[in-house]
Amino acid sequence: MSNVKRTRVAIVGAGPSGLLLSKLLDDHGIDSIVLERRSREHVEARVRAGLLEWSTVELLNEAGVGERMMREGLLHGGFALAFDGRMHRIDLEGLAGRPMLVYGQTEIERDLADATGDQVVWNAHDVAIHDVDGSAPRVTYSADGTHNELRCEFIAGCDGYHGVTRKSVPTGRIAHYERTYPFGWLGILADVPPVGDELIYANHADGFALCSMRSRARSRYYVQCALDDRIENWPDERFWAELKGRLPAEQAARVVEGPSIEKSIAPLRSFVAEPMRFGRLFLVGDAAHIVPPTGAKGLNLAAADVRVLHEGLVEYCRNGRTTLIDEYSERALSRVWKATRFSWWFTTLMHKFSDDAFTRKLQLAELDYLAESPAASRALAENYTGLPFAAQRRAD
Ligand code: FAS
Ligand code: PHB
Repeated sequence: MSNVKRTRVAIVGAGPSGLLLSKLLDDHGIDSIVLERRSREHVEARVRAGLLEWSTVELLNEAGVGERMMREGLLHGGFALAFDGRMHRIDLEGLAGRPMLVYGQTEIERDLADATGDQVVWNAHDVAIHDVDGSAPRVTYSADGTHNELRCEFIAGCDGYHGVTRKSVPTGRIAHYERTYPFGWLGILADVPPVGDELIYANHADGFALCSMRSRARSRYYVQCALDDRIENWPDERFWAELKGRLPAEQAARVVEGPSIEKSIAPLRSFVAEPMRFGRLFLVGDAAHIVPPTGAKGLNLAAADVRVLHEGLVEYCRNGRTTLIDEYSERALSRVWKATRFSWWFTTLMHKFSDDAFTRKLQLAELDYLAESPAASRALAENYTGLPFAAQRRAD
């Protein structure tokens, strides 16, 4: 016997895309229920993204969850490329007219979870979606020992790359585009001051390194590692030595070491599923696309999908028009593919793929060109800070 519940929009997944969509719909008086398989504590503890495009900052403020972000976030007007023992600053504000904001995904999750209240069902198991091609889609799930059926008008698949919603689409109706990379990122979090005021992306003969941060007192560092590497092989001492070995001497000398409070290895992949809509089911964020974190696009793309989808759902729920939801997949994918290209390009430029000397020479030549050419740096800055949104077709 199932408990039957009703809502207008069933959202699977309480990551940033699921919670942000629910909050924006709620602000427009549109009822939603979010089904999350993990606990709130587990979701908030995941250390992931750290860099927000200004369009993401604006959307979080529009959703009314930006107060702490604007108070604690760090404005970044540029970042540095380190290569061949030298540094070159990419002036984001001067070249693209907008900054980035450093504010951890864990903090965004907390701000959103505080604001979304009791429409989130944590620890929801065995989520399954049904009848997405009809006008009465359903989601079944179990929670607190009871089996439930959620009847709705739309389903948003915000359940990430490993979620259930994309996998529910029959293989003949969905196309997958994928590229995997022959290395991973070993990341650590440490309560030590960052090496500088801005991020440093380092291309080195031994591999890529990234100096990032969460605050002026908490640093986030990454080094490229072997795909099959394990964190057991990386005691803190080895990590710090490898990081400093991949930075120019002056920056290496400024690295403050300390005990890691989080250490993890993430694989890198480029993945896009097309289309992103199947009847009443919409795929959002990592459920539809994954980018290598080099370009800091993952979380920002998820927010961009939410922006486009919520506009369409609000239009439909207010006046029955389907113009914007009919455009969702095309508009979202336009931005997804440009960000996928940029993240692939930046990953290819900055990482060690092999010992091939010719490839390395090409990388250094392109970095040298970037340092000399305002046009090349502007292209990098425009993509890094986020491209403008595809214009909506005239809503009839
Ligand atoms: P998420 O994966 O965040 O959320 C999906 C949610 O759905 C999860 O809470 C999951 O528990 C839930 N779920 C899954 N299956 C379910 C089911 N069957 N039923 C119910 N719930 C289910 N991006 C960057 O920009 N910079 C980075 O440095 C960066 N680092 C990353 C490191 C790692 C290890 C990973 C995995 C991702 C990283 N990302 C990074 C990308 C990341 O930030 C994502 O882009 C962002 O979390 C996307 O948000 P969502 O689309 O909400 O998906
Ligand atoms: C991070 O701080 O986690 C971060 C920053 C920039 C990136 C990737 C990750 O490109």
